[in-house]
This record gives sequence, structure tokens and C-alpha cells, in this order.
Amino acid sequence: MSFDLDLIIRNGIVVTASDQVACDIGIKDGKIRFLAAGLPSLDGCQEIDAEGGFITPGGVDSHVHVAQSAAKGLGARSADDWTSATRSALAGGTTTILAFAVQGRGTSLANAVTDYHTKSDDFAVCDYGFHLIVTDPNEHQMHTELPKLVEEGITSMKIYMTYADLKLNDGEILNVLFAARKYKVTTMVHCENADVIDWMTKSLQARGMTEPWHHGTSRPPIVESEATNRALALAELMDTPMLIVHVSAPEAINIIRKAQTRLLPIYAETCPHYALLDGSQMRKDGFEGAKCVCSPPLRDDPKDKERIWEGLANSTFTVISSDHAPTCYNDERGKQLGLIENPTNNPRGNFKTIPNGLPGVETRTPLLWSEGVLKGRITPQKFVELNSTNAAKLYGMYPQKGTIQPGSDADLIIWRSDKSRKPYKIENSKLHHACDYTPYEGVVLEDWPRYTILRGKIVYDGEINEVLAPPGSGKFLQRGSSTLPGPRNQWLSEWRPE
Ligand code: DUC
Ligand code: ZN
Ligand code: ZN
Repeated sequence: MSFDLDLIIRNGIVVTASDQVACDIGIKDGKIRFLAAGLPSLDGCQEIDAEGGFITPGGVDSHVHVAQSAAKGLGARSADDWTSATRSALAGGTTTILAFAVQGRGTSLANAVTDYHTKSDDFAVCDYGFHLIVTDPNEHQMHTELPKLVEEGITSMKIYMTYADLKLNDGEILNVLFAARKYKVTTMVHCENADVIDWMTKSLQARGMTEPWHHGTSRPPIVESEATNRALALAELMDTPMLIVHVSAPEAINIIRKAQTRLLPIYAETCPHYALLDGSQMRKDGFEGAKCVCSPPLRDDPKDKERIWEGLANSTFTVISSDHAPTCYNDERGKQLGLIENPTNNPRGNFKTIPNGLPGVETRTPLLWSEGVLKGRITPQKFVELNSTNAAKLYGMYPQKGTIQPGSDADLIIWRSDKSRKPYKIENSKLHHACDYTPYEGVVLEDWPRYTILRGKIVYDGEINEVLAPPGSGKFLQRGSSTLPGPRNQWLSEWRPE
């Protein structure tokens, strides 16, 4: 094997989901070629001194809404396009995102994918793939179009149990799970009970209880846990793996944990906001609480955040994703809709018409590193597993993405060492998204990525806070099937899929 390298990174501590090792990294043609101590210097080869800092795989954020209109019926617009969202990803150490191509009711999955390529391909600066959002799982879509899209590397779909224009009933969910099992597609489920939300919302509106925090009142934890329980029952019936997205409530965590203890192939995702923020955010002065309206809602009991950290540390959670879904605060097609579409003229607005979602693609990885690893809640290896490796495995990208090993893409984050680390205050003006706020304004982290490297190139320089990758340099990822445990061929009755 030749010793021709493009880049050597020296003096780092390489972290994977299983190990930590002090060694150099030799990179050629965007791939990791060598992990070895004392690689020789080479003419024309760039070198980076990691100065004793940790080096972790580039982040894989598997739940990012990009240029996807939020709260469709209201005409809300997403703050980010593909360039701003992916620049923001790189500046926070994330080198791969998975975003959502949405099937409109009565339309085709293939059209949704074609449209999304038009929005992304010339504009992305990090690597990316698409999940499908399935709203119409009819025979043709599930058994003619879906298998073709799987061939094109789109191997995951998200379904909703709530939101009028997205939700599926239990029979439709079974259609999806049947196809998912057949074509080895990972299914992600948004678990909230739609009827309870509708009933509670009507009742609260009739009583004039419309302030932002009543978004939480309308969706108590049982809304999430009931739906989670139902989704897991359907997954067990169909003997198919399932990922429950953005889990927030301890009751839902317990249900998932029990299913995992029974060895069902059930996976779970949470987000930094459920680990770090609580319902008090929605009670801020005036209409400010709208900034933190998301679904499932931030939970009222501050102790629930510790349950999230426990689930991250004890492997109940498989991945942590941002659920980046930004709408601007000062935008009449953003959060202000809650003041505009406000029939009772409540000066604090109407939670029903506030577009759901928070920005977070840039802050996800640094928050998990600083609040998780540097505060001793999780090990560096657990960080890598949650931030990169498991998402790469679950969504069919491993080991190209999600790890540091010979043959993998050279996607890396270089962190500062204990000696050179300096506090980093989160301020929206420093972030690279196009949203006009961050829920973490003023939070002081212990570190921020020093460099982000994508396929062997420095794409974010943390010393000057600049993203260096041009629009269109991100690559679309044709993904395979999950390599985490799948169907077990265990059935609840004499019924079989074939
Ligand atoms: N909840 C979702 O399900 N999607 C985007 C934003 C949100 O809060
Ligand atoms: Zn969701
Ligand atoms: Zn989402």
C-alpha cells in the first residue's frame, strides 16, 4: 500500500463507539487510510496538529427538517433553505444530515423525492440523505414506488399519528409496517394521540386558555405514552423494527425500555431540548414562549430532563437528533402566526396557530459534548454512539459514515484539549442558520468544535467561526438497510406476511 496521503492529523485522541486511542490519522482521497502512531511526514501532505484534543466522527443528525413548510394549513415557512441548514450543521460538527421528502396526500412518493433533489442537490454543503414522510400508504405507493426508491438509496420513512394533514390510522400504519418489513425500510414514528390533542385543544380554546404554555396542557405525557404503546403493539404484530422519534416523556421511555427488555427491535430517539429545556420556557414573558413550542412539548416537571439523561446513558436511546424545524420568531409566516391567527385577541397569542419546532442542527453536537461528556453524564464513547455511529447503522450508512476506521469517509470533529479549551457562549449572531433565535441564547458551553472535516477537507474552522464549503459540495447518500437487529420471526397469531 502506498504512503501517499493528502492529510495527516497528529496528536489527537481518536474516539469511536468502543475505544479511545492516541494515534495519527492518515487521509487519502477523502477516506481514512491509516490509524497509526508516528506516521512519517510526506512532501505535499497537509498536516493538522490536534494538540492532544479528542477527535470524534462527524455528527450524523438523522432528523432535520429542511425547507419543509411547517404547519402547512397555516402557510408557515421554514427559516432555512438547504444551504443555510447544512452550513449550520457543519459549524456544529455535523457532517451528515437526513431530511424529509414529504408525500402530499394523494400524490406520489417519487415526486416528493424529485422535488427535494431540486431543492438540495446544488445547495447542500454537508452530506445528506432523505427519509420519506408517508401520508398515503396505498398499494401502488407501498409496493411499486417504494421498492424503486429503496433501490435509489432511500431506506427509511417517517409516519405520524397526529397532525391533520399527515396522520395515519392504525390500518394505514400496518400497511406501512408490512411494506417496511418486506423491503427492509426503517420506520420512524411520531407518537401522539391525535384525538386527545384535538379534544383538549377545542376545550382549552373554548375557555380562552390559548397562551403558548397551553400547548403543553393540550398534550400531557399520556398523549405520547398511549401512542407509543400503540405503535409498539403494531410493530410487534408485524414483527418489524421501529424507531420512536423525539421521545420526551418518562412514561414513554419506560414503555420503550420494557419492549427492549423483551428483545423487540425497538429503537428510540430523543433531542437536546428534552434533555436541557423544560415547560417553563413556554411561560416566558409576552409571546416569547412561542419560541419553544414544539411537539411533543417540553415537559413541565424539571426532573424529567434527568430521565432523558438516564435513557441516553443506559442505551434506551439509540440516537440523539436535533429535530431542527426552524421558523423565525419575527416573521408573519413564522411564530408570529400565533398572534395573527388569534380569534380571542389574547395578547399572549394562540398556541394552536404557532408553528411547531425549534432550531437546533448547529447546537446538537456541542451541547451533547459539553453537557454530556464534559459534565460527566456520558462517556466519550457513548457520545460517539449517540451522535454518529448508531444513526449510521440504523439508516444504512455504516461504516462509510459514523465511525473512524480505515476505509470510512474522513468525517471528523477535532475538539480542544483540556489545556486549550475555552468557554463558548451560545449567541444567535454566531450561528449559521437563518433563524432569528436560538432557544439556548446565553448558555455557556465548555467547548465548541475546533475543526469540522468532511471527506478529508476542513469545512469549518472554529478559530474564525467560518464555514468553508461551497454550495453543492455536499453529496447525496444512497443508503442501504439498517444493520441493527431486525425482525425476529416471532408472531402473535397464525398470521404470516406471505
Ligand atoms: N414536531 C414535529 O413533529 N416536527 C417538527 C417540529 C416539531 O416540533
Ligand atoms: Zn415528529
Ligand atoms: Zn420532526
